[in-house]
Amino acid sequence: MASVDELRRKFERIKQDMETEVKVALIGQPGAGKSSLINNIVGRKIFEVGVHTDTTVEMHEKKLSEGLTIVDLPGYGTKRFRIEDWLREFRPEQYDLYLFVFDGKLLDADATLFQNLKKWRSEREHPFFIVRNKEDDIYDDEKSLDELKAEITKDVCGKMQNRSEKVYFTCCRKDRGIKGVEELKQDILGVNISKIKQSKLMAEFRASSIRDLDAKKSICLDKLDYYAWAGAAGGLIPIPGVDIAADIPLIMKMFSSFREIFGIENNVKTILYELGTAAAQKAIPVAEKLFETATKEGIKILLKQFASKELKKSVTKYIPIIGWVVSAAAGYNIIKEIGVNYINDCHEVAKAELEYFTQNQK
Ligand SMILES: Nc1nc2c(ncn2[C@@H]2O[C@H](COP(=O)(O)OP(=O)(O)OP(=O)(O)O)[C@@H](O)[C@H]2O)c(=O)[nH]1
Ligand SMILES: [Mg+2]
Repeated sequence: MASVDELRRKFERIKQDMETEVKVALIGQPGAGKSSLINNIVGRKIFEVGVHTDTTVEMHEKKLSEGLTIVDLPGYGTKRFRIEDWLREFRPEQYDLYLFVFDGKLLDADATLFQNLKKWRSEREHPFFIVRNKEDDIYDDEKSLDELKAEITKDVCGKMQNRSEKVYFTCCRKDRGIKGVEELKQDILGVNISKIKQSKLMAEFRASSIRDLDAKKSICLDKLDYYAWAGAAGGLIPIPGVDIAADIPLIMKMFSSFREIFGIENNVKTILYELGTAAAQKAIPVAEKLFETATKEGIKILLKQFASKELKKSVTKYIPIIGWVVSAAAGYNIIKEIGVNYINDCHEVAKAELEYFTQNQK
């Protein structure tokens, strides 16, 4: 058992980490598939996908609960926004990383943007990714897909004034087979930004392997320390002879955060039924439990169970400590245990679900 001082230090560090944000900017041609791409990477519908061709003139910001903010910047190069005005108005240099998405001919304004992206990358190590979406629509009677891709890449390099620059080719249409998104996602996760910012990306991006799930698990365990300490510090956890008055909303928030990190949504049972694999069958009751225990009543039951277990230990363990410290230490342990169990269950369910999400991906 760590000392209260140690816990406090750890709590402060985790609190700081929790308040850190990573800001991703979406830039590119109207209708190129920016929304589709980010929805695919994150694994849920963050932005509306549309067929309309109206040029968006406002920026849309979506703050996700785990510290990732995605900013959808309006197109430039229009009458309203010359690229120079656009750069001044939206100050795109402020973001941590950029996804530039296009689906057609690159223009002079794009070359100007590329020069800026290059500058921001070298000055502040803020990486960018150039994505040619709608790979499924790249077609020419006389040239192969590889030749066409090479031409597109050459055009990008020319506008970037770089000899080599990676261009990601993606397809976000499920009916044509999602393509290239996984490679892009892994490269984004591997970017050279602070560890804590990297972990924010990992927390929000959809897992596509056991390795991703394990990384998510360790993010949850870190967060659990925060919640355990926050609950303990409040002194709201049951102690011998005291009525249960635990911080139920805090635990509910913690559970919902863990589910979100693991990408477990309300439709999980349907997905598991559809999959029908042995692992999926086994995970169904676990998935049910995840939602049942996440209610006020469910948490009360859990607290009773774990509190009585904890109290049996506490009697001898905390004899030298008194008052608040007893309640804090016991509270910390109780939330920790409840949390670890919940994280393990989320991991199991998400693992069973993995196959469903990877079916259409190449
Ligand atoms: N063929 C094809 N169509 C796609 C692909 N990705 C998206 N689309 C379609 O392109 C249209 C625009 O997609 P969005 O994701 O809304 O594009 P956007 O860049 O966010 O659009 P705005 O926000 O309006 O600028 C929609 O009809 C999508 O279904 C793709 O990979 N291939
Ligand atoms: Mg959009």
